[in-house]
Amino acid sequence: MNNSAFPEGFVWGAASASFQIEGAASEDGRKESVWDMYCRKPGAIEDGETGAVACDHYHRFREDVALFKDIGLKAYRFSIAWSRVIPDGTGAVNAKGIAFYDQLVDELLAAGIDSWVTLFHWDYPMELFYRGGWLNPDSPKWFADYAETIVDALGDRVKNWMTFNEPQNVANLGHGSGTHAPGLQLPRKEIARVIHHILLAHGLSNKVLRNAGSDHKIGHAHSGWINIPADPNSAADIAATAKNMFDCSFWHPQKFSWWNDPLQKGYYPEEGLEELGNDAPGIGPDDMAIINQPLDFMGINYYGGTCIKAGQDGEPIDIEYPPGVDTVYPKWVVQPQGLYWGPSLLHERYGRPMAITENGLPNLDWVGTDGQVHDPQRIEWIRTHLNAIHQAIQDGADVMGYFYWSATDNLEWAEGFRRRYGLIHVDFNTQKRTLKDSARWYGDVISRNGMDL
Ligand code: BGP
Repeated sequence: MNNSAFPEGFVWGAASASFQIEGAASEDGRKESVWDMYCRKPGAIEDGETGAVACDHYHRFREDVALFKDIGLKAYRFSIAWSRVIPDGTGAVNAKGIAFYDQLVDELLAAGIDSWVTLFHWDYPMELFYRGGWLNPDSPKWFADYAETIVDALGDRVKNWMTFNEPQNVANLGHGSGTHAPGLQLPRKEIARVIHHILLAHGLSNKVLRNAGSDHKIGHAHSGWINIPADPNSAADIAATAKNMFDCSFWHPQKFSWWNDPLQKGYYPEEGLEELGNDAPGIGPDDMAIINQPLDFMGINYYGGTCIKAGQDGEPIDIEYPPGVDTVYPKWVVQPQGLYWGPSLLHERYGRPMAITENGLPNLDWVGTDGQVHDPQRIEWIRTHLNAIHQAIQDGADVMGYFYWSATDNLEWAEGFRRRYGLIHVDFNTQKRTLKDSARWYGDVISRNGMDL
C-alpha cells in the first residue's frame, strides 16, 4: 500500500474514442470512416456488430457527463470523428458536427471536468481513403488543416491535446495484418511510408495547436512494446529489458523508438533504417525538423507487457507467459509492474513528462439481481496498476495523470461488444447505464488523490 498521495495536480481521468461510443453514424451530415467500411466486411467484426449505434453517446452525452461527474472524474479523454466535422476529410466544415463537440466540451466544463482531446483515434474519413489515405503525400497537410478546424472551434476551452492514438496499430494492424480498418495488407515499404506520413501529420498538427496559444499542452497516446525484467533485482535483466524495448535492429511498426526517436529526438533509429534499406521512407530535407516538435507529454497506453530475461550473452530472451502470471480474456497478461518499468525506462530514454492515456481490464460484467455490477477484478486491476505508477513516480518518472480505459463499455473494434472495459456498464439493448463498483471505488481513490491504495 502506498502511504503517500499522488503529486498535487495529478490528472485523474477516463478515456473513450468517437467510433467506439458515438453511434449516429449517418446523422447530421457525418460521412463514413474506414471503420464503417471495415464493419461492412463479412466476418471482420465479432457477431457482425457495427458502430451505427454503439453507446448512442451522440444523443446521450449529457447523461454520460452527469455520470462522469457522479464518479468524480477530473478529466475526460475523448476523440473527434474527423468525418463528422469535415465529412469529406478536406473542405467544407459540417456545423452540426462541430456543434456536437462544442456542446460536449461545455457540458464537461460545467461538470468541472477537463477535456483531453485526441484528434485521431482511427476513424479516418472514407473520402480520403479513396484518395489513397495515409499513402498520399498530401495526407499530412489534410490532417493539419483538420487540426486547425478543431482548435479554432474548441481551443478557447480545450487545452490538452493528443494528436494520434496508437498510430502503431494503424500502421501495423490497419495496413499490415489487415485486422483493423482499413484492412490492408501492405509490404513493409508502404507501411514505412504510412508511418512517415503520420509522423509528418503529427508534426504539422502539433505546430497548429501550438500556434493556437502558449497554454496548450500537446502530446500523443502511443502504444508500444513495454518490457518487464523477469528479475527486477538483476541488473542484467534490466539492461536486456531496455535493450529489447528500444532496439530497432529488427524493424517493426509497433516499436516505441521507431516513432518516438523521430518525434522526440529528430531522427529514425539508424539500425532500423539500415535494415529497411530500399524500403526506408523517402525523407525530405525538412521532414525531420517538422516531425521533431516540442512535446509536452508522452501518452502511454498500457494493457500488458512482455517479461525479459538476459541470456548468457546478455541478449534479451522473451518470456511471454511467465509462470505465476495470470491472463485475462482473451489473452492479456496481467502485469501491473509494466506501469513501473514502462514509465521508468521511457523516462530514461526520453526524459519527458508522461500520462497514462489508457489502461484497463476487459471483463464479462453483468448487472446482478441486486441491480449492481460487481467487478472486484477491475478494482484489483486499477489498484495494482496505480501502485506501480506511484512507485515509478517515487523513483523519478514524471507521470502527470492516469486515464482509465474506458469510461463506458463500448464497441471494442474487431471484438464487437463482448469485451467490457467500462467503469460504466451499458446495456446495448436498452442503452441503460449502470455505475460499476469499480466506478465508485475509483471515485473514492480520486477524492483521496490516490492515498492508501
Ligand atoms: C487500444 C485502443 C482503445 C481500446 C483498447 C482496448 O488499443 O486505443 O481504443 O480499444 O485498446 O484494447 P482491445 O480493443 O485490444 O481490447
